[in-house]
Amino acid sequence: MSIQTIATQPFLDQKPGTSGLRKLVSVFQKPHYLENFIQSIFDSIGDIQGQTLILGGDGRYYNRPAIQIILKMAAANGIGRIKVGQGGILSTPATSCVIRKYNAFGGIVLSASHNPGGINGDFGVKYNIGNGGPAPEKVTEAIFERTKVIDRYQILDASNIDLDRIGITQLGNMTVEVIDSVIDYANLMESLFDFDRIRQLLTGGQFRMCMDAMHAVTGSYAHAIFEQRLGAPAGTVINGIPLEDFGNGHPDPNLVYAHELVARLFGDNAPDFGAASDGDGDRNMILGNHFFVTPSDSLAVLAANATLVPGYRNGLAGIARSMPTSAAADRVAEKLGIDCYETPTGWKFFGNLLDADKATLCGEESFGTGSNHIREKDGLWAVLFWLNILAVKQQSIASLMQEHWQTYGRNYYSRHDYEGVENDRANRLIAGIYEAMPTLKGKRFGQYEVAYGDDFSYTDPIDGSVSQKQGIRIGFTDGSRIVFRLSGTGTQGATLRVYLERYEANPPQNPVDAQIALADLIAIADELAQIRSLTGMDKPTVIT
Ligand code: G16
Repeated sequence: MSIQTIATQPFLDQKPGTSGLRKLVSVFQKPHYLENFIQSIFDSIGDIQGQTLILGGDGRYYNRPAIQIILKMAAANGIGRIKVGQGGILSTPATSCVIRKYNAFGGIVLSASHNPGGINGDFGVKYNIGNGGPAPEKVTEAIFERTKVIDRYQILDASNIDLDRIGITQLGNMTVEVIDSVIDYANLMESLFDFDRIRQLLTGGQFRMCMDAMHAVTGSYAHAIFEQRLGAPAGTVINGIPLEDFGNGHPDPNLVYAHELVARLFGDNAPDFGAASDGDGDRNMILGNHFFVTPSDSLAVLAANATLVPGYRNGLAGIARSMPTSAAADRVAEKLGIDCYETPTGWKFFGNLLDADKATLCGEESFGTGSNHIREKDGLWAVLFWLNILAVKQQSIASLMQEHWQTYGRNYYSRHDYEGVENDRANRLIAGIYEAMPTLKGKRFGQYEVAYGDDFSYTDPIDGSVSQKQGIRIGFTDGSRIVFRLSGTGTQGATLRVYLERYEANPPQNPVDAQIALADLIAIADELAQIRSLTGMDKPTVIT
């Protein structure tokens, strides 16, 4: 086995987005493309000689070949040990868990998250640091700078490792340990939640749940946790076998893409509880019988009821949410007398707050919720948290939500996505809002009056780093808000996200549909940004 140094040339499109580098599989398969990015990681993260790294992915097409390449490059670059998930599988939260448990130097996650997979789908690579969380911007920027000048990479000339057999193999001077993908994570879950109580709920015959793993990585974890450890009936987990193309689906747990689950929960004889997670297992969607819980409300409910759950019995240090997420959690924080932090979109911005124990729970409108137990958002953790609360309160989701809104008021909330917009058109749309911004204050739109318009900028309270241009906010005098952002995770054209929010202190007993409650704001957003004419689309592609 010899170390080869291969000459290469930079690719100029390797800038990590909201969560790592995401491109079509065909782009990653170009000669040297993956290798350049991996070598740039190794060149940018400090002294890696003899260190331990964690490696795994969501099992999508190209996961296995990529793992073999990365193992050989790691061996050639002096890494001491790699723990790799069996079959190359590790969900994003499990990777974070394993990095922390074994005090690893960091980890590489192969995933394009909720983006479609398969030979014509997307692939992705992200680097997580030693706290288990996504690399902060200063690290991703260093990696990007390196990709622009890279001229060689190192790789071991060796045969492939057997990824399916648990055990230890030597690759040059590096030890490769194939580990069980599920066990460390499942044990962590069992340490946080009241499994006895959840087991009673799931096996008592009264309560029915359906967990849609969307043919993605969570399948292995959900089978082990719900059906094996918690005794839920076989069939509780649907689409539970991870497939390289996610069964041709789009593993994004929202009302559009998780249509099979939605049909069950909104159909006849619906189960009491439904949940879905995404490609790499860090997102979650929570449904009740004929009821959709917005991710923003989900964070608020978990925070309000946290002390019912063993792992959070002593209360919360604080809450953090991304800027476009509704302020529902802020109202809970206020009542609890704890701080609520507002960060830019991207889980990486929560890392410092969690490390400094300023926040215990974090959440994002993009179906992400998590806590200080790891440094990634965590789909199954959120599902277990809800189950634990329901097991204690013995209430339906609809009545729990009603009770919550009666106590805290309701933040009506919706996100409208316009996917696959031509980049020029999207940029023109954003530029148009910028142009209008100086004249917006005081302007009236029907009953709404603009209170402010700005571009969100964040100063990290722990390390003082500043992140600018994180989304345009148009706030109204009654506290309502419209936010415009271009997604940082798409791979084809641009995705315009429009976030709409309105607060009502005393919502009616019979819940009003958010699209109806937000109708005026939806019209204002279109008027302000000329969405329909500039995108050429008369309605959003996804509404959540
Ligand atoms: C990633 C990030 C999240 C972010 C989401 C949407 O999620 O980890 O923090 O909220 O993308 O980002 P954007 O609005 O820029 O598309 P995931 O699940 O894709 O890793």
